[in-house]
Amino acid sequence: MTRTAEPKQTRNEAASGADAGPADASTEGIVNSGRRGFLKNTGLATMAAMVGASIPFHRNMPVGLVPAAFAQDGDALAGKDGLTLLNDRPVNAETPPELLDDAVTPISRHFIRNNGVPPENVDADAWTLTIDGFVDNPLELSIADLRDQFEVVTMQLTLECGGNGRGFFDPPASGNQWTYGAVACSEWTGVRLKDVLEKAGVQSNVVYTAHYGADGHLSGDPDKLPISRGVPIAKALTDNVLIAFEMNGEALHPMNGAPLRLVVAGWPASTAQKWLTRIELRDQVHDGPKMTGTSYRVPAYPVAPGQEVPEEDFVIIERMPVKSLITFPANGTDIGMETDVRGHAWSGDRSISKLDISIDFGTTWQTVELDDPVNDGAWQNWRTKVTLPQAGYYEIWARATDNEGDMQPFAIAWNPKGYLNNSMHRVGVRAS
Ligand SMILES: Nc1nc2c(c(=O)[nH]1)N[C@H]1C(S)=C(S)[C@@H](COP(=O)(O)O)O[C@H]1N2
Ligand SMILES: [Mo]
Repeated sequence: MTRTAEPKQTRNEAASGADAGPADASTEGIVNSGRRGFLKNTGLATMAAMVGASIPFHRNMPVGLVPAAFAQDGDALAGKDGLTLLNDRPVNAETPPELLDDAVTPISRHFIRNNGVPPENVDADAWTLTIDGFVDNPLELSIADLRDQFEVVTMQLTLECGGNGRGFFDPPASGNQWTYGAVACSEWTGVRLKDVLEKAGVQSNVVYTAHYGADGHLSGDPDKLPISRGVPIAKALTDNVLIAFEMNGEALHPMNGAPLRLVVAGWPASTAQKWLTRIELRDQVHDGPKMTGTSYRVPAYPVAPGQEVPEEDFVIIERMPVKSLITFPANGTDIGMETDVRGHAWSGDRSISKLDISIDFGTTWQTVELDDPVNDGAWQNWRTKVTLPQAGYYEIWARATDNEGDMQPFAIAWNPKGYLNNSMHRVGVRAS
């Protein structure tokens, strides 16, 4: 395990679990017990199960005390390489841009965004996925059933957290202070959600999906879910939403949802339920945890930095905006007078048509070589060579334009919860 940074407190410590939503319920079951002794009996049993033993002195535990054993940084980053830990409970870790240089993101460099406590002792052979709600034939499928009954497909798909880039908002937004690295494009193998839903028989009144996973709420309360989001049925029935059981040809990493997860390319990765156990089809928009209030929602209209926005004016984020990343050279490095420059670009449900870079603070731009996407939903790789005119400090800026003409802005379009930051990536280098 490599850890490049010490865990730091998020700006709003109470919201340490949130890249979405209010400081919310992470300690609610604890605080609301209304007495010394931290949990109701059911909660105590769960807490005991989670720490792996009964707690003889539980009555002495101060209200609000979080068992130290709940810090999850122990094994969570095992098998990960160079990720920056932003929060250890729940585990949130991002990847520095220069470690995202590969065309296909290695498992070891895929970011981790947990909202709760991942399941332990996962048995892939015993895992089942339930499809229910407004379907003709509810299904219960093992992973072997998924492999046997549906076409198995492999696709490179970009997952980006809706809060990626939040760390640059001013005034700041509470939640994980992601910089650039809550994005990845690995190669996922699984079956199309569409094929599975069609087998179950989507009824005509269905408008939305609801996704459920096996992770537990931070409070230990078994009646609470850390997150349950969904997508409009039309999105669920597109070709590149996968129920995935392999990542880069291997089993999923435990922190990336092993043994089964959704991959919803181009939409906030919060829709891509990890440790997937159930998909319910609904006749109304889903209202699970992190679907409502200000979670993964933005004002329906442009707002000024710091502006108060009434909650009823927030709308659910759907596709992620046009964006790019410079993965070489690394920010803050010394380079020669000639350098390769390269990275990736993506735009949810769209493709990138042009990638420009500037070495003179945006005064002039040059269009660089850009690959087509390997498949719908994959980020696109771009590269060029740059010769710098004289020794000194330069900033390399990258600016992507998508096939509908949307171009990355220089400055952040501010919103209260710090979502959708797609401002240009800038990399500072010293050339000599
Ligand atoms: N069951 C479950 N699924 C989840 C989450 C979670 O906390 N629990 N986090 C979501 C969020 S907010 C993001 S950004 C992605 C992150 O996927 P990753 O951790 O594999 O990078 O998973 C999503 N799926
Ligand atoms: Mo997220």
